[in-house]
Amino acid sequence: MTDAHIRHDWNIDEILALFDQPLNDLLFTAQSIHRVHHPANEVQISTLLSIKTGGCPEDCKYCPQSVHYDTGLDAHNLLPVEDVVDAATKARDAGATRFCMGAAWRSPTNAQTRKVAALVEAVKDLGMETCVTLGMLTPSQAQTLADAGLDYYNHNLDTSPEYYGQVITSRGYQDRLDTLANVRDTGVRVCCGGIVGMGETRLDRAGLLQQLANLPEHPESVPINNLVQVEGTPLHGTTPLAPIELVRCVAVARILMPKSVVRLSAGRTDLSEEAQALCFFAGAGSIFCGDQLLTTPNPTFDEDMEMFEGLGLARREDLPLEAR
Ligand code: SAM
Ligand code: DTB
Ligand code: SF4
Repeated sequence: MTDAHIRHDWNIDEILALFDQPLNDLLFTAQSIHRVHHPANEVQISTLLSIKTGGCPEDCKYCPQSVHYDTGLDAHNLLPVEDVVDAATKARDAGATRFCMGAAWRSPTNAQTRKVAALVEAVKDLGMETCVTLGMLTPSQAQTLADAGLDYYNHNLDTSPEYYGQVITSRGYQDRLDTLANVRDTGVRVCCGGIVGMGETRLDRAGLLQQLANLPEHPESVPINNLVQVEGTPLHGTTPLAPIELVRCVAVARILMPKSVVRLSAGRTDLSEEAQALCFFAGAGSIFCGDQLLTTPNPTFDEDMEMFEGLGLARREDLPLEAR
């Protein structure tokens, strides 16, 4: 399959038709496409660190770090470089190839952006890829991070444009698209996905994937997060998504964006090993490893390595195709 087959004009009925297929047919198509562009039995490992926790002015209804909800979180300011290098070294030694740093900001100031740029340089010196997620960026802030050698910027669309207003009111969908364009313009790779299991319909899940697939360039990395329900947030108590529907989302993402690395992201503690195995078959090529996501629990490294052993999966040591 050549790049000429990479499409940016998916319509919603085509995407819904993929979702509606018998699972065997959907998985067969997804796995066939996966093998053309990605190694069949390798999974890339990223590790997260919350470099600035809590106190965020935004009102994202899923998020434990918003000031609007009482979740009992221990907030802290931007971590010093030594703490970050320490955590990154541990992650690297455990097998992570990418270190992702998240900050609970609506958007950083220029001074904060420069501080994060210094963190990026320090983590890159360890031989790791870097990713940061800091909220909305101006073109010049994106350039500051690009100049520091940042590999990826994570900024999610979260859900469909239609459902978005039910989840976040403090910034709009277009704000997110603008930040993605600002990042893209600097040459930093884009990590962009969303969250499922927030009470949205299948049409919304298809709408999110349509937005991602119809961006001018597909995000190199597409995180699919299964909502982590945190007590105190408005979305706590939402009916969880059926695991097979999550598998379908991963498969459809794989089909729509053949070269992107789809990450089975937050929410794995609620998934059986069997459901995760189906996600890998559907085309997930990356996970977050380490006991903690940003503020919520994740399976331990040892549990994940045991799962890899059972599934015959190898940790991806080299840089993914899209990063070479
Ligand atoms: N504050 C910045 C922003 O929102 O752009 C960066 C950090 S924010 C925590 C990064 C992403 O984490 C969000 O866009 C959302 O997709 C995801 N996220 C946050 N809370 C989550 C939860 N409870 N379950 C699943 N994903 C979550
Ligand atoms: C992404 O899509 N998922 C990660 C990362 N990008 C920053 C964050 C998941 C956060 C889950 C909730 C928490 O631990 O606070
Ligand atoms: Fe703030 Fe990001 Fe959480 Fe929204 S997702 S409340 S912007 S930290």
